[in-house]
Order: sequence, then structure tokens, then C-alpha cells
Amino acid sequence: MSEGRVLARSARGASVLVSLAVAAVASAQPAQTPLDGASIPKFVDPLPTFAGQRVGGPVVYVAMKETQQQVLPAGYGYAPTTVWGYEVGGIDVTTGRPVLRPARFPGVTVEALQGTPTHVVYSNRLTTPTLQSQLPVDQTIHWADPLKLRCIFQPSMSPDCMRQYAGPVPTVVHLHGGEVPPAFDGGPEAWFTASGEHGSNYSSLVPVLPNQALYRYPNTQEATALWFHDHALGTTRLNVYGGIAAFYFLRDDQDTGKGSNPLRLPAGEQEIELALQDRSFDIAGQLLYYDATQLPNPQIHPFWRPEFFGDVIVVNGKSWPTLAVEPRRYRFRFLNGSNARFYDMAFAKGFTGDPALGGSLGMIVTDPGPAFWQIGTDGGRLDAPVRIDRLLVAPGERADVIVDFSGLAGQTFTLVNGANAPFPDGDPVGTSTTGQIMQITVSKRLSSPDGTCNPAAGGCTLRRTPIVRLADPAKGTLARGVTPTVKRQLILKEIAADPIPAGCDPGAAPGDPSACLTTGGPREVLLNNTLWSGVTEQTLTDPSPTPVSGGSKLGANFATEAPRVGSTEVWEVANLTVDAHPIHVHLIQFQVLNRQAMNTGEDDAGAPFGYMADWQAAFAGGALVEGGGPPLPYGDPANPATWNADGAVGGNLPFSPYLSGAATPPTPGEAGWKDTVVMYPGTVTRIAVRWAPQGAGVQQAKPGRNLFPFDPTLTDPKSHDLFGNPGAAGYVWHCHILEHEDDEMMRPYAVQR
Ligand SMILES: [Cu+2]
Repeated sequence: MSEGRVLARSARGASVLVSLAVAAVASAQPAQTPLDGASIPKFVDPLPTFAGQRVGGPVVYVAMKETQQQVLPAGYGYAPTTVWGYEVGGIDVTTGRPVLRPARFPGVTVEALQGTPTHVVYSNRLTTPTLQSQLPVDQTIHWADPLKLRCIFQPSMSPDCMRQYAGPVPTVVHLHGGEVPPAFDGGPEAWFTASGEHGSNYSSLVPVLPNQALYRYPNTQEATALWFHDHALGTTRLNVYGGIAAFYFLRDDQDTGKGSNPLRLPAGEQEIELALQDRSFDIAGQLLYYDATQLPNPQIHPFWRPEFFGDVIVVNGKSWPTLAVEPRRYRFRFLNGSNARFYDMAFAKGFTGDPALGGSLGMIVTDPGPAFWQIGTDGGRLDAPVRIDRLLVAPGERADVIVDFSGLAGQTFTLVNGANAPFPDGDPVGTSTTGQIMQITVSKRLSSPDGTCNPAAGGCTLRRTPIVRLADPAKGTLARGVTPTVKRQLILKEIAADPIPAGCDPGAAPGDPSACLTTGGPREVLLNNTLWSGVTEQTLTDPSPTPVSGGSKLGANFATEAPRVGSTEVWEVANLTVDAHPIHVHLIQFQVLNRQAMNTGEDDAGAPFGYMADWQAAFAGGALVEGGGPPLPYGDPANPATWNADGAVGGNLPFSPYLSGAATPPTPGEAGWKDTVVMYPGTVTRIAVRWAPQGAGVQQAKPGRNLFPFDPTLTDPKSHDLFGNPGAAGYVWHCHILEHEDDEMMRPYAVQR
């Protein structure tokens, strides 16, 4: 244990001394009595839809505002819920007239057309929001910190760090899945507040008001459902929970969104956004995030919890809605906008929640409804529709599907969910709560003949040209002609809090003298055992902290992943934790190569085995250095002498001796462009990542050749690229479980010339 390690421990340990005060402070918060999700009537109110309301045009205006929304069913005495929403203004894409859509959660969909840039003026108008008092901002994690209290760096935390935060709300908007310049990526440190404070990586195309940022999206990638949501450092989980998220449909001349679209896809009223988000409520109908009886790690972070799981499923801002459809085909644009909950879905006429009936999933479909025909992934349309009986969508992922209700007139289906939480081995869903998402009744008369393509009959042609293949999804190998220049082997590692000390009472309420100051649960989850900042946890509070191996300065941080523009890399990520993590890379769309089982983990007594044991022993000193980076030198992508025996950089022991079984190709629903991919525990997930636009041919993209319509390598905020975009400090890759990304499971990355 290094001296720095001891210092860091004592710095964090100091928070123990003051954490007893937390309960008193927490009890000073407005008391919230939980509303049992099972008591809320389901399938009462109609699903809110956005057809006929979507907003586009060359300039779009998006304001973050607090508003009241009837999330729980109307007419049952539930008050409207105070939420944060996006108010969206621009040109109505149906009528061509200027419109302003009122703030709501999620915001009304923005629509853009491939090849036509969209300018968006984002305004933070969350001035003195009342919802703030219900959101447990944790000032002791590495966060935006507009008041500059620097709690994470304080050797002994002041009471200011431990009480309910009441300062300005930092926000920044990330267009998830977008091929955009670094200045408009909406990264974690580009935040801005209603009162005009700015994060270190704030940028705007041109100067605007201090509470605003103006971004220009080139819209040159493939048509798909992107989404925009808040991404402020260390408070994304709360801002998104409050409600600031919305779809961003990118159209092209095939997927026009109009009934006349040449692909003959369902359109108009038959194309429906479905944003799935779980929430909890109090008996006053207000959002409930924090339960003071479930302090996860008061020893270290008084308010942060490892994952949020609500007991109410909300779709498009309405709890358990119902949707009346005609007996015809519909196109559903699924988005998992939840903080941490996965959805493993099927339409069912009959279902049961009794796991004893078999299957690994909590909800058993006894009488199936129509199947999903998936036509698109995160980043665009598939080559051909694929039939999916159970649709898995992790936080951040999207799925574009057709469901055929023809011949089913008069029937009622429930969209059920069987995904354990945490996924895949956590608690089963609640049969009458989280196991159900929404209801569909085939109760409307057929208003016109269904002229859409029928995927079941092989009638749908989705693309003019096939997907440019980095990976061969049938074989699980690199596609022909693809030559990656770098292989990275990286790991996901959970860092636990200290074990529960002897003599305390794990069941005692916080503040009780016998209560435990730690649950022994997760303290943070790290990418390659490295903090967001890229400095070692042991030197975090030093005036000149030490970067981890391979770290090079990028803005306020140190990046370790610095791919060359135009190059293709293979990232092999071994998940050493017990849960699945949806890993998201900004700027590009990638392709899934394969997954392979790996002998790694900790046994029931917490003893590491397999790769984890050897990997921990590989640290200097023979034991894991928490947050100290990888155990070995990171390696230089340009110097093969520095690579490990698997030919990889990343600073880790080679994975190959620990692999077992054959590598499995991506699922049919993953066989396209992805920006977020599920990485299962005890598994290495391999992705092919190319720093070039999706449409570039395999022979076109070359290391050092920039094919983007902007310069992704420009880091200097004072200069502009040839396209007029300012520079900014790079991009990020991270886990899309929002509680994880807020507490260090995120890394900056640089694109190099
Ligand atoms: Cu995670």
C-alpha cells in the first residue's frame, strides 16, 4: 500500500466522522412517503404520442424548464408530478409552420434530415426549481460542482458537502449516437447553468446568452433514432430522472416518416416513439429518487446509490399507458431511457410472474402476442428485418421494430418485461409492477388498407446499399478487408466499500448509534480501473496528481484511449463485475464482433479467482491498487514491443489463457451499427470501432485520414476547423447505467491526427 493510498484512505475515511450528520440533514429534507407502485391503476390513460407534433428546421430551440405533468393516471386523485422537461420550438415537420411545444418529459421529438445541419439553441431555464429539493445531488462524487466546493478533494468534508444541494442546476445536452464535432458533443464538462456558470469544456458555435449553448449537428450519418439527454458531470442520473431527455429522429430520402416513404414502412399515426423509463413516486405523486433508509455507502458517498430502480414503468411520460391500435402494422421506435433498468420484452396475451414455471426471466409468456420484426439498431437500419421473440433493450439502446396487429382485431396485449434488476442476475421483476410496461388493444377500426411492407413475407427492403461491414455478424469475425491497427484489452472493475464492520446493526436506521456506516456494497465501478480524470485515486487530492499509465493531457483530464482518426481498432472489454454494463462510445457507431466466456470473478466469500486473481496479483506489490489504472504499463499502440502476449495495449494481462468456449456472434438484433452494447459479466465483449463516418467504405478509411465533415481531433477551444467548428477537449466512453457514469465509470478519449 503506497503512502498516497493511505492518504486517500484517510481523506475518504474522514467523511465517516461527519456522515452521522447526514441522517439529521436528510431528515430535514421534505419527507417523502413512498407510493406503492402496485397500488397505481394500470392501462388507464392513453400513451402520449408525438406523431403530428415533431419539430424540425434549420434552427431548433430547446429549453430546460420545470413543469407539471400528469404522469400518474388522471381521475384517481393523483396530483400532477413536478418534472423537468424540454420545451422544443422550431418548424412543425408536418405543417411547415413555426411552433413551440410546451415543456414535457420526455420532450417532443426533434426531427432532422440527413445532409441538412440542425442548429440547436439549448437554454437552461431551471431557475429555482422546486424538484431540486427531492433530487439527492451528491457533492462528494466527482461532479460539475457549480459552487466550487470541491468536496471530493477536501481532506475532511465540510457540512456544506453533506447537506441537500440547493445551488444552480448544471445541465448539458448530449446527442446520443450523433457523429458530431467535439465542441457540440455535450460532454460532461461542457455544462452550463441557468445563472450562467460554465464547465471547463463548455462551448458554443457562436456566443449566446450565458445560460445557453448553440450546437450545430451535421446530420451526415445514417437515418436512425438518436436521442438527446442531459450529460452533466456527476448529476446526469438526477437530471435525466427529472425528465430531460427526448428523441431525435434523423430521416433520409428512404425513411422519410411520411406515408409515401419508398420503404413502405408504417408512418404517421403508425410510427410511435416508446421511451421506457422507470420511476418511483411518493404519495403526493411526486418523483421519489432517494430513500433515506437505503443509504448505500454513507461512509463514502452519502447520497449516491449504485443503481436506481423504480417500481413504476413510465412510457413517454405516462405510467403504464394503454394504446389503441388498428389491425395493421406499426413501427415502434423503442428507447430505453431508464437510469439502470434493462427491459427484456415480449407482447403477451397471457403471462405469469411465477418463475417456478421455468425460464431465467421473471415473466413467463403463456400466450404470446405478435413478434417483433427488428428493422434497425442504435445507428441505422439493418440489411433485412429479423424476427425477435424477446427484445432486450439496455439503458441507452434503441430498437426500431415493426409489429403486425393485422388479423388480431379485438385482442388485447400486454408488453411484458422479464429483465432482472440489476441485469442479468439481480432481483426478478414485480409481477404486477415492473414486469409490465404498457397495454395495446387492437380496438380501432381499420381506417385504410395496410399498404406497408410485410416483414414476415420477406416484403421489406430496408436499404439501397448494404451496411458497410467492420464485422461479419454471421461469423463473429472481422469483415473481409478490415485491418485494425490497434487492439485494446480493457476491463470493467467494481470497487467495493469497506466490509460491514463487526458490532454494527445493518438493519438500524441511519442516525441510530448502532447503524453501520457502510453496507459493504459498491463504492464505484471503473473502466480499466481508472477514474474519470485519469489520475490515480491515491493521488487524487494531491496538488499535482499522478496520471495512470498511458495517460496524456486532454482538457482537465488525462486520456488513455487516443485512437487515430480514420483508424479501426478492436476493443476487447472484459467485465470483471457481477452485472452487465451497457457501454457507450461517443462520436462513432461501432459494430459488435463477438462475445466469449472468460474465467474471472469473485467467489461467494469475495475471493478472486481466474483472471481476476492473477490480474490483481499483477499489480506492483501483488495486490489491486483501487483506481490506480491497469496493473502493467498501458503500452504504445505504435510500438508492438509494448503490446501484451495477445497483441493488445491497455496495461492488462492477456485475456486468452482465461477464455472458454467459442466466441458467439452478435445477436441478429445487434447485427448493425451500434453505439451502446451490453457487456455481460464473466464475458469479454469485442467490438470493431472505426473513427470514420458510417458510410465510408472499408478501403476509404485509413489511419490519419479524416472523413468527418468536421475535425474530431481539434482540442483547442480558441481555434476553428475548416468547417467553422470550435475545438473542444475530445469525447467520452462510458457505462450508460447513469449512476455508474456519474460515479467514475466514464473516461475521456481523444481522437488523434
Ligand atoms: Cu455500469
